[in-house]
Amino acid sequence: MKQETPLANRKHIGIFGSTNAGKSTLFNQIIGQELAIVSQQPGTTTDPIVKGMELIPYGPVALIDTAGFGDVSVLGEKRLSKTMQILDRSDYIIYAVDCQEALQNDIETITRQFGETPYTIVVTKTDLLQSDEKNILQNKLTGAKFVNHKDEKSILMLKEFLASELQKMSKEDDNQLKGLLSGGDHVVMVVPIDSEAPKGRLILPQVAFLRECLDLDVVCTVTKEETLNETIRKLPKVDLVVTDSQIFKSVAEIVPAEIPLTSFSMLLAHQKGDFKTMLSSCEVIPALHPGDKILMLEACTHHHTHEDIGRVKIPKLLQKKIGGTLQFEYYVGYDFPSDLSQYKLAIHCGGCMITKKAMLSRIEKCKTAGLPITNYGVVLAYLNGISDRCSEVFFRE
Ligand SMILES: Nc1nc2c(ncn2[C@@H]2O[C@H](COP(=O)(O)OP(=O)(O)O)[C@@H](O)[C@H]2O)c(=O)[nH]1
Ligand SMILES: [Mg+2]
Repeated sequence: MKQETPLANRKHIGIFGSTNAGKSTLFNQIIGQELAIVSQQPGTTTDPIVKGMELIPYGPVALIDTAGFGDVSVLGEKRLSKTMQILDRSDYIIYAVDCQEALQNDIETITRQFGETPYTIVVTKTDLLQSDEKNILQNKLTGAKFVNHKDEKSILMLKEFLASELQKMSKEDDNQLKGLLSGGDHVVMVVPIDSEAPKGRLILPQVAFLRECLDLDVVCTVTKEETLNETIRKLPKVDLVVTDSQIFKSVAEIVPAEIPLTSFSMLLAHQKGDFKTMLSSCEVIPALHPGDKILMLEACTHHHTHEDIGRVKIPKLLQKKIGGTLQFEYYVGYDFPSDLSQYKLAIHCGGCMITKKAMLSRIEKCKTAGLPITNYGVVLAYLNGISDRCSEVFFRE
């Protein structure tokens, strides 16, 4: 089986624009396949289509085709809200605009909505442009790219341009160990081999961790809890121990206090989100009252151990802590409630299936609404009384 880069580890490029702007045509041409339906009929693309591809020489990306703006059909409003969700997930935006629309409309009022997300305006259907019109557009939309579906070279140049833009964007978030460890350091990874461990393999965060160690020239020793003590004693130096959070307490008793220790979920929280916010949000927990509403956000729909953590473990511990029943409301996938004022606390899953951009925009929405937001790993660490030791390593000078 071909080993694919998970979508969450790919930079997401969203294609936006009015209906009929030529977005699906562009999408198909960039991936080199007829995947999205192209039609003169406005509103043909209903659900966003996501496709992983290699953008050479940059690397793996995910390209998203959207329904677009300005859909006046009955379903329009729903489609528009889906499109806006994609906006939150996009690391980079292609704004496709029909050349005639580009001549007539003020494009900047639209691109302003993209906020800080980097974007490129792509003028489509240039085969329908008069040469003097092209000059006008080049002056009006500086830096815009011009394509048409019969001109393969124009697509190739756009792809090269996208690759160079992504290359320029900070790669810092891509490695969760950057700033914590560097070449020559030695880390010990503790993997529980229990009934929850999948047969014959490691789980995604563990594999990703090993790969990141290799990328940074960090030496990693993998061991079980049972052999941890012996492993640490045998190694000349240990710069960090990383464990599954389920066994954090017993691991913490084995690892000497002078050796930094953290968990995979803390690493993920640190990499994926606004770590300080997630830690400090836990401080509202002692002030919760029975009956309060807690917003539970699960990005993925199919991971059973995660489900157990969000649906059973956290509710149980949280209710025990406050001595009463709380109301937990679950939002799965990219669904997100419009009214946040009814909740006292939001708890997000680790987010291993979504990009940092998607996670940060959700955190931002909560912060704007004054809703404290934390995540599974951080709240579990807090409820188990281990968050201090777990997070120490991130605040070292
Ligand atoms: N002449 C011309 N027509 C195009 C070009 N790109 C797309 N179209 C047509 O524009 C219409 C809408 O295209 P589509 O990709 O479905 O637009 P979307 O609604 O933005 O996804 C279709 O009839 C396409 O064949 C182009 O470069 N030149
Ligand atoms: Mg379309």
